[in-house]
Amino acid sequence: KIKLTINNRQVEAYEGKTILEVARENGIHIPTLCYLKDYTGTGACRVCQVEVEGARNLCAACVYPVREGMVVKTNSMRALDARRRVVELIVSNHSKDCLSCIRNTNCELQRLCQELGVREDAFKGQKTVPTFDEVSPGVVRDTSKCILCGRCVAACQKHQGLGVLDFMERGFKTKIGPVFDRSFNDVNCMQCGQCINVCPVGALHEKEEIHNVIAALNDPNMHVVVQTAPAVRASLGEEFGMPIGTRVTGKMVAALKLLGFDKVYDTNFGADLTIMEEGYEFIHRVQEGGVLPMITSCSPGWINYCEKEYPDLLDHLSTCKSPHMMLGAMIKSHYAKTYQLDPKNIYVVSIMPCVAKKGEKERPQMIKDEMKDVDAVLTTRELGKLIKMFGVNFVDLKDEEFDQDMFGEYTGAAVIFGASGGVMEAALRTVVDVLTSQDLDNIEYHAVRGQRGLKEASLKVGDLTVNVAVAHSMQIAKPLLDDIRAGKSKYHFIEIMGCPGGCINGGGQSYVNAMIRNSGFDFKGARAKALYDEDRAMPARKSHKNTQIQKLYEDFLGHPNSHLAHSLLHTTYEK
Ligand code: HC0
Ligand code: SF4
Repeated sequence: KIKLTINNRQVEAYEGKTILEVARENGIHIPTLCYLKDYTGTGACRVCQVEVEGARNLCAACVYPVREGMVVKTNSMRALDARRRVVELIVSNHSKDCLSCIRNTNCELQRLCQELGVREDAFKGQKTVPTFDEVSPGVVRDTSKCILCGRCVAACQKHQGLGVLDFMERGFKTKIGPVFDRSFNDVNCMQCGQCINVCPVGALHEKEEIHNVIAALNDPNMHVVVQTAPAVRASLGEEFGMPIGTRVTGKMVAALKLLGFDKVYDTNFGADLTIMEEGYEFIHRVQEGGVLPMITSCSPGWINYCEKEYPDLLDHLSTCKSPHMMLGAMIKSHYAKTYQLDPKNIYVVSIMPCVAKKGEKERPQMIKDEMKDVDAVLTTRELGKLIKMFGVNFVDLKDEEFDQDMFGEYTGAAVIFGASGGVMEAALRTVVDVLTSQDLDNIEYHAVRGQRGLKEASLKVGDLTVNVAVAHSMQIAKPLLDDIRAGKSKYHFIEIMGCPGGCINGGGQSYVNAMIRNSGFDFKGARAKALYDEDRAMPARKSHKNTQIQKLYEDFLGHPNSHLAHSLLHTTYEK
């Protein structure tokens, strides 16, 4: 350990750490903008400049290493002035339409201007000619707001290994975007939205569908049914200032009822249904010598990636639609018939932690007779806005229950879908019971849980050894896919989710700002814990124990993978 002085205080630190890290460890806040732990760290924006005694120039704290005897002043007049100047320069080339910006009140640039006392429009003049792209189904890019921090570039490159986004041109003309400034629609973007989650400003955001939903809610001819994805309940509270990881299932249901939805269902029912279909599909493939490893198909970002990057592996994908599409299909068929409603007058809204789901609902393979399974997808963030718009005081709401008539019941297996490893664990709970004709008590598969990289397990099921793997983000999935391609994969069943950590960190979840990310707080773990807690609190924890699912098969679908189930719940992919 070495000794140094920061703001007249003697501190100790390990050699090799940066001034920023050591300051933070000692409770001293240095503002940053481009720096994001595990993503960027180039000192590019110079917002974190500090004064180091003896150095001629100010130093960028995020990259400058500490030394024995160093004397640092983070708030000297010179540092404060320089920092403010930098932000004034950034702001001079920014559109500044804060009042109508999607990031109004949670923009990191806005906050920085406030913290640094930026009061005047110091540099008026020309601005870079902007690009506005809202062609793709999920992701909007508006470079008039881009501050060139490069966090999105790192998200796409480091986590997805895609590199869709990069810097282009030079000097004043510099922009970030897909190659040749193309639309996301014309490049290999998987629509995961990870770039949105790390954007500090409003340059990248989801394509909003709030107004379509408001119109449906106000249409007297429309029967509007809403369903909520497992991961939303672990993040929605953050939109109302509640701590990360607060589970708000009951409040969320209460809010949706107040908003005027005719029915409030849980995508978890669809997740239980998926396990039945996918579990039996897997068993069938094992017993009949089908294509293995089978790979889960519920993450539409992953599906986009597979279609674009590994089209030769599409036969490995389960043919199951994702849970919310399955539930949508059930609402427009069995539910419509039961309540004698014309499916054309039913409007299904999915609340999802995901941006790629916006595109998934538009997939031609899933539209039959011009009817979609799901009509609108709102992100967790959009639902937060809708609740505020309708004047609902979320924090004080009393818990309410999902509608219980047909699709309200769910098991613990479904809830954990929202965390990486959850789909695999849920599938195993059912597959192992079915294959061994038992009702096992030991159902927690800890080997596939958690935030680390590739997760694997090998289990004995009767006289069969089943090798499973779980990947979250394409960076982790890629080696697995290359192995399958090379014919040397040892796995039978693989779960792949498009986002690091799974849906709890989907591209539509609440923003986790740089201050929290840089503090090292495990926000993904906190959200995942909320789901595992809900699992543990459920009376039934295996999908096949869901009595409404059993009834759905009895009354309507017949049995898993039946002809009817195939036509409504399964899909195809496009090379
Ligand atoms: Fe997920 Fe899903 S678990 S993808 O992560 O499978 O988005 O939360 O809703 O559909 O259930 C997301 C989350 C879902 C679906 C489910 C699956
Ligand atoms: Fe890359 Fe995902 Fe953003 Fe597309 S949505 S640019 S794949 S991070």
